[in-house]
Amino acid sequence: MRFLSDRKPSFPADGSPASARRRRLLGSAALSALAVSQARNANASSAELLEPLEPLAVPSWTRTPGTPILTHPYGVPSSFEAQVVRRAARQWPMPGAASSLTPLADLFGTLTPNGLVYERHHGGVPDIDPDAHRLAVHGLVAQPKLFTMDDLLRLPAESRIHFMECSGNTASEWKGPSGLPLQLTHGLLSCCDWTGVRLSTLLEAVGGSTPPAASAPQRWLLAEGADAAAMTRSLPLDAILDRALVVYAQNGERLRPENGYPLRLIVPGYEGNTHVKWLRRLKVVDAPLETREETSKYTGLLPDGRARQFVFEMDAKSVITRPSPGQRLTRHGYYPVVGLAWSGRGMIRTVEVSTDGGANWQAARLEGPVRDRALTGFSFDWTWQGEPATLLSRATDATGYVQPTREALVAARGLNSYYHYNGIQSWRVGADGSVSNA
Ligand SMILES: Nc1nc2c(c(=O)[nH]1)N[C@H]1C(S)=C(S)[C@@H](COP(=O)(O)O)O[C@H]1N2
Ligand SMILES: [Mo]
Repeated sequence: MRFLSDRKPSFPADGSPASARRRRLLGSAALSALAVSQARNANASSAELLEPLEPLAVPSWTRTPGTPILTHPYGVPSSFEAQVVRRAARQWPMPGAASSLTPLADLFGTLTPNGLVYERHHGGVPDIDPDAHRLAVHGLVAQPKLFTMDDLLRLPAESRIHFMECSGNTASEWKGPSGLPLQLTHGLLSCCDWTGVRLSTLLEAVGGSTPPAASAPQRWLLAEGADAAAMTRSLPLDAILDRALVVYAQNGERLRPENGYPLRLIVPGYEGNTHVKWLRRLKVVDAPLETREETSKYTGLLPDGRARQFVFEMDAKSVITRPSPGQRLTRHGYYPVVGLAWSGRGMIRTVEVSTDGGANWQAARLEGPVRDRALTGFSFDWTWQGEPATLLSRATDATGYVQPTREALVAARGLNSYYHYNGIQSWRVGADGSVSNA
């Protein structure tokens, strides 16, 4: 007896107009073809396409009751999805320093499940008792205050969806195609629904910041983490006051320890490093404090020897998530080319896709809703006839900024930069359907 699960997915065999309707109907099957070929290297012959569906079989899981409720009091994914996990790109030399990356090619929509949100820690993950945790808001404010978690939970809260990207994301591609798969080139990127207190609300709760002096007209905010790295960053207060959130929840539940439990700062659109985790201190000051994380690190060395400092906003960027390296096109015919676009300066305006290495570009569909400083999905209808192809995507944001080529980026910044690589990414499709970062 053959079970439904034994059946290889069916796809259109060609891109002829006659198969257009089938193509539309089977669009998602083509996608699962990608996934299936990745997992099992399926190689069905075209004869199987014509095979009629068998009457519905009755598999073992239909004939006997399944596992009891509360087998997993906290739900876990299907055992058949065990390969969808965070992965490390490399070993870090310092104790406690580590990173793990989001498997973007295996995700759907734009929200990252909590267990798959990327992680970057400089001093390990502290195990913080929320009852013992305090947030100090002090410095140039009217009434400095220590907040307990209960205090913070009693303040008006809001939930907003924003991406978070480490500025070291995609640094592997500065010198040209690394050969690495998407998870390892772009996986320091996630998008969550964050819940917490708006920074402006928190400042109101301490009576507001004191008026700036003529000699120091700008207010800055020092944010400090409670981890062993004591991550400390200075941020321009006015620019982030109405946008930044002090959050205790992600995607509907309390923060994961690795993502900052019990409290972290979210600065929408700014480099991930400013999203200080395990937040314990916000100090209003009148100049940046030139901490380690804004002097020796998180600066970019330019060809003329000068350094870019306080580069906060993540430039517009996009990447094709399917097909991507490690996957394989198993048939000729229709394929949806799908991906993600984002900008630290606002909304995504357009995404274009090229299948010929950038000679021709066409508009992709944005899969709404398009949100401010959030991942935005795009898709593009492509018919592959077996020719070698080079797939590219290019994002333009609401400010009119266009994602640059690697060459343009290198011409502007040189090759001593590490952070803020946002070049157009190309995936090579071979005549055999293999996809590579070459
Ligand atoms: N306290 C503290 N905050 C931190 C860090 C850290 O090591 N310690 N890492 C920063 C960096 S470099 C990034 S990219 C983001 C990563 O957040 P995540 O681990 O939740 O993905 O947190 C930032 N906040
Ligand atoms: Mo980072």
